[in-house]
Amino acid sequence: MKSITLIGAPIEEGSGRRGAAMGPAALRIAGIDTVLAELGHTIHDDGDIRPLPARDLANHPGANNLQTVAAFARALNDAVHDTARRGHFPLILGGDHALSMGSVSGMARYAQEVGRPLFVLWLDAHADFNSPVTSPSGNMHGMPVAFFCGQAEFAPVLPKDRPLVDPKRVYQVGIRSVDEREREEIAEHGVNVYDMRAIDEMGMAQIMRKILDEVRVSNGLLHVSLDVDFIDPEIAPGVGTTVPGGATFREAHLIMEMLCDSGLVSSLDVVELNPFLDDRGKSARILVELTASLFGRRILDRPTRSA
Ligand code: B3U
Ligand code: MN
Ligand code: MN
Repeated sequence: MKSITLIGAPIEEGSGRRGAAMGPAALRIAGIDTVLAELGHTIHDDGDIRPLPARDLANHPGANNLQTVAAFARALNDAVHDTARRGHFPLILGGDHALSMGSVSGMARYAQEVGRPLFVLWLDAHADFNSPVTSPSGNMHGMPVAFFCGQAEFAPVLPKDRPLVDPKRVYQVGIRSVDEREREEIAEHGVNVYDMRAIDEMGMAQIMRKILDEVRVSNGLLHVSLDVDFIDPEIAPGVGTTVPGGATFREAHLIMEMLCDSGLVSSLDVVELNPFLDDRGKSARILVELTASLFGRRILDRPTRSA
């Protein structure tokens, strides 16, 4: 059983619209703490972080609300790092995806200290590999992967010597909306991408086995970042950027169950839930169900046997 620390990150300034700041509250109302406690885990709720904007940074024309996003990134970098060092599992309740600049950076710091490589599983419709220079929107929730891979031109949001994530240890699954420049960048940097076509052709189980094998042979830590728009909008409509043709309920659960069986997951972001756009709490409930699967809920009392 795990000690899990919930860290609320009510940020919406990284996205182009309001509402994601209500995400942590909706996940709590949907019972994320009780569900995990019922599975036997110990839950600590650190409440929501509410950092002051980083006024030391200049505004950037290609990065909207940079000061606010940077403040969340800095606060989460520390909170997630400290949580992991205490031996707790950091579970970050978002908030838009810009928060992963902080959560993944915090885990990268921790991974460096314990001498293990950090892998990232990015479950998303988008590649989130834009930079202030390439982004068509300037919205920083489309930039976190480029940020923690160190490839983009950013103002000094975090210390210059922060550890980075090797793009070859980033696995993107569910991708189906990629900007022109992002396409070039992810190919150039060697990010591993399993788009919807790959899922259709290979099946989710085979993809997950490959990813988990890579993490296992390297004795890596695995950070999972779950964007609501990874899931098909018919079943999870509570998100600002819906993209049709997403993962099914069953595919998403299978991922969570295989992650659980692997025992490799070190940290989790649940991001982009916009309760204002949701259908009577449907998406919040699905996210809680998926989180429960990641932490041990199963249909039968046995792990799934992989071939
Ligand atoms: N790639 C686009 C759209 C986008 C990325 N992430 C989300 N939307 N949620 C951009 O603005 O960077
Ligand atoms: Mn995203
Ligand atoms: Mn997305």
